[in-house]
Amino acid sequence: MLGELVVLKEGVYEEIRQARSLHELEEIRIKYLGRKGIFTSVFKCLVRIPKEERKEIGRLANEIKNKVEALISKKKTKIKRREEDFLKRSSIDITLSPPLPDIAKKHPLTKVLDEIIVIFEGLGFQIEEGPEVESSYYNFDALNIPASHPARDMHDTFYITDEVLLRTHTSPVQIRVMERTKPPIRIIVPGKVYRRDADISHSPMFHQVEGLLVDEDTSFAELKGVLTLFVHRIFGEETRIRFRPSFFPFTEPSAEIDISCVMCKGNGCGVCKTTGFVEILGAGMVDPEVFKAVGYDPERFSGFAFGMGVERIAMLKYGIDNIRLFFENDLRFLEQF
Ligand code: 2NL
Repeated sequence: MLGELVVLKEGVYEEIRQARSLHELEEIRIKYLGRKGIFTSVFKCLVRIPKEERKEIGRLANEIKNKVEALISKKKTKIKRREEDFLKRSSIDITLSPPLPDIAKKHPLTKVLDEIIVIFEGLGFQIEEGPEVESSYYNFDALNIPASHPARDMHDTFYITDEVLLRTHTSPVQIRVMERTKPPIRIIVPGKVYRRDADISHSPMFHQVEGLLVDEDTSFAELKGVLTLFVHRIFGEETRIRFRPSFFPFTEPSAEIDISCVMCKGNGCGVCKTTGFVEILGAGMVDPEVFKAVGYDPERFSGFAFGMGVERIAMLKYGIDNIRLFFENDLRFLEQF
């Protein structure tokens, strides 16, 4: 019996030493110390042992049982502490707040359009909008664009029927405003326009801002003042400006406005094709034929008008070399603004 107790002792100590979890430890406790456990049967056997040996064996069995209880309790503390340490050191921090969703940013075209609008609002211009599907009268005839003009060609315009089309500029909105309002008029018209054209600097849909000012003594000098202020605000005070004579059917005289190249500061590069200047605006004094079409007296009123492409301004401002980037909605592009 003594020998068996020694074997039992070595076995249970080893099992406790090998236990790796609280669950394993609990199984060991039940196996040895439980109501139907091994120690219970050992004590039951004691009655069958001769009296002179019983005392010694009983004492030894009790000593081993107490030691097993102590070892299990000690090991339990050790495993608990190790589990806590693991949680503390592990990368899971359950007190951490969840990751925030990506915050949306303004599209670069919206940013540039907002800037343009703020500048002209500051000069007292009102914002006007109108239909993208137009009649050929508002898109062409009222603007003194004759039937033979190349811009009317199927090549440039998306026609829906002979008379209905997608507007190729926002000018029809200005015609509609003039038809229903008497001068003075001071408006800017932002919006989508459509042309049958597609390459790295042209998209079949793009955005335009046009402006119109009509009053009794409006001069070309005022046009120069307004556009010079606009260019300095949007591209910086150091930007140089050049008015170059040009032609539009709806303005006379007409000009195209160039600015010193934003990339090379006017020294000559790929963007300005070594000229040092890039074109950003078209403008002029409203043609008397346009005033006649809306019922204004060209002897009494004069006005100036201008038009610009929002994509073109955004491309120059941010150094973007392909117009398609605005419409692909690639987050790697959009997140940069
Ligand atoms: C350009 C040129 C321009 C206008 C637009 C206009 C409108 C009316 C009467 C007269 Cl109702 N003119 N608009 C005038 C000159 C130039 O745009 O290069 N746009 C991107």
